[in-house]
Amino acid sequence: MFVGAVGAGKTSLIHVLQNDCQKVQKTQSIIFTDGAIDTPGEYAQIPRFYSALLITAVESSIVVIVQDATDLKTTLPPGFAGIFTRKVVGVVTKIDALGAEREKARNRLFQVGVKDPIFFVSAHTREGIDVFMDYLMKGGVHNE
Ligand SMILES: Nc1nc2c(ncn2[C@@H]2O[C@H](COP(=O)(O)OP(=O)(O)OP(=O)(O)O)[C@@H](O)[C@H]2O)c(=O)[nH]1
Ligand SMILES: [Mg+2]
Repeated sequence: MFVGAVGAGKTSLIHVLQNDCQKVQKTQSIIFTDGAIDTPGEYAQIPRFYSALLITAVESSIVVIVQDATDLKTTLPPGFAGIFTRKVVGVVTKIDALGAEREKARNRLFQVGVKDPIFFVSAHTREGIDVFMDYLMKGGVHNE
């Protein structure tokens, strides 16, 4: 399940992981797609939606918290990652973009309560995508 602020790049990342070339549109509701759950950014930014995220996370094996490397202003609350009862990993997106701040973005994820591993990717150039995909396929899966 992919969670993160509005415009962080969740849908773009899911599309590239799924080799889906469709144009990305704003996510309006929680969407179950082939192996991934996409969520609207508002659900992570507005506390009254948290319960929906928590319930949906139960259907997932891993929660991916997505942080935009170019938008350090829009942040999730400190410790947000801790609400999930699933394995949580972090992904910094848009590392191709002018003004991308990888280290600051990583620190934002730490503040949100994400621990290592944190991946750095671009949905546009595909940088870092194979490493992240490999992780999801091998070690990322939460075993019960
Ligand atoms: N440069 C660059 N832009 C990106 C990248 N990933 C996404 N974007 C752009 O960021 C914008 C938002 O991307 P989305 O994938 O819709 O973001 P989202 O997190 O799904 O947003 P919501 O559905 O509103 O929560 C789009 O204009 C994308 O083209 C990337 O890796 N690099
Ligand atoms: Mg989206």
